[in-house]
Amino acid sequence: MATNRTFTMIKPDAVENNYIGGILKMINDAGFRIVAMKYTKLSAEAAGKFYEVHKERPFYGELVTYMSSGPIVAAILEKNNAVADFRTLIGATDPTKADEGTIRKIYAKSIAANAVHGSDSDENAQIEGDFFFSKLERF
Ligand code: IDP
Ligand code: MG
Repeated sequence: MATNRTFTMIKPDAVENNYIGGILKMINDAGFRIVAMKYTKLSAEAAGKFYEVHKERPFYGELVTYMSSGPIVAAILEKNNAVADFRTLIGATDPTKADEGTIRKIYAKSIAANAVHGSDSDENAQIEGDFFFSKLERF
């Protein structure tokens, strides 16, 4: 059964372009409640660990360098059917293929610098939220 939480990051390109406010507004307008949130920066080591599932993919090195290149916003979000609904809200990985009105269509620069992360399963939402937040940081 689908659970009601997902995990997101506003990625370095979107932070640098001052899109934090616009992206958070879209998230709130879509009915997600913020359970936990922080403004932080990943070391290359932490980014490598977070994206370890992609270790064998050709873009892994580029992804780790990029995700540790500047600050990010990490958050746990709550809504019915959170994982699937959030993936719909952000759109396809490649912004040129993302539907109109999605966060990536509006804010992403490229397939690598694609503005936001969204968990792909309930299991990964749990793992990714636990990567950034203790129990005391969730409300
Ligand atoms: P997702 O973020 O839509 O779930 P994944 O396939 O899980 O996409 O890839 C993780 C991240 O790796 C993407 O969000 C993007 O930043 C980066 N990425 C994915 N495919 C490519 C690629 O072909 N070239 C460069 N970076 C990529
Ligand atoms: Mg993914």
